[in-house]
Amino acid sequence: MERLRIVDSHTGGEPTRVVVAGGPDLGRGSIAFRRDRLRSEFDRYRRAAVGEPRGSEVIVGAWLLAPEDASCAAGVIYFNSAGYLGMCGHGTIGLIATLAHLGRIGPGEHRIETPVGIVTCTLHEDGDVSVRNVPSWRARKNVTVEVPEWGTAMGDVAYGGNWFFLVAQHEQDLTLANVVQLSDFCARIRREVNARGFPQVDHVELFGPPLIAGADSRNFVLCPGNAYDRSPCGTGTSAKLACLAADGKLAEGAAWVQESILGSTFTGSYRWLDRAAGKVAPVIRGRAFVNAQATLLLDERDPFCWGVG
Ligand code: PYC
Repeated sequence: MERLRIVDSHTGGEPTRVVVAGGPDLGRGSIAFRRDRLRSEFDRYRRAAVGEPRGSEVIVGAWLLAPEDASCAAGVIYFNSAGYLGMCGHGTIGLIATLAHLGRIGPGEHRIETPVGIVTCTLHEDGDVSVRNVPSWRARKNVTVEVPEWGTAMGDVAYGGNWFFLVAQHEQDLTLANVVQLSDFCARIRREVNARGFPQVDHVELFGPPLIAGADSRNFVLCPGNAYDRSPCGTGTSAKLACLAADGKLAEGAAWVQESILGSTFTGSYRWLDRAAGKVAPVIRGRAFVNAQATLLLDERDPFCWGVG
């Protein structure tokens, strides 16, 4: 029987499952190369780790790897029950909390290799984690789409480690009681945005006024696979920061407090990398809590050993 050792955590309510040992040897090479190997040769391990019956579409998996770049503390491949993610902000905060829980790192700066580039994380003395994300930018402003049964929606296409469609003007109520309707609305928007020439967009992010004191905005984020992000979404907040920077609505270094649909928060800020190209380096700060440590058993006699579907 094969075994996968996992550590679970949540960041602002959004779960991360780090696979810390076991599974296939992906060899050496860049993390993108090893992600492609995991996808093409060993995808069943992704399904076994985060899919039903051991997991669900809500869990984001993080496959821990030895880094290729010796200046990095670790390499990581992010995935969920639907496929693979480029970067994951809440997952990186969960990964750093997990490495600290395992005694592998202490407070200070740690570089992490992801398939889309190196991110620089700081584990603060109080347990918070800051992630200096990959370069982020807005690709297109004010894209209008006709959403069947909902009418017109307008938003921006932006990159923050994953591709987002960010919608600020809509009639939706951003509350937990409304997540079924919000998910349907966002899934329809995504189909239209993909058909309008942006096939890379796999996350849709709605913004509205904050409900908690001190926040600047509340969001709802639909992820690939159709689960919604319980956290404020690190890559989504990075994309938002890129848009705010491009519009001159947030000064370099100023704090932006992004509230999630659960009411958890990330604090973001940015530094310009290339003002003419609209590229920023976002920093996202949040907190993760480790809540389980387990061994997954992969028993070939089990008809659902490699997941459902
Ligand atoms: O925090 O970047 C994020 C994220 C992406 C998908 C779920 N969470």
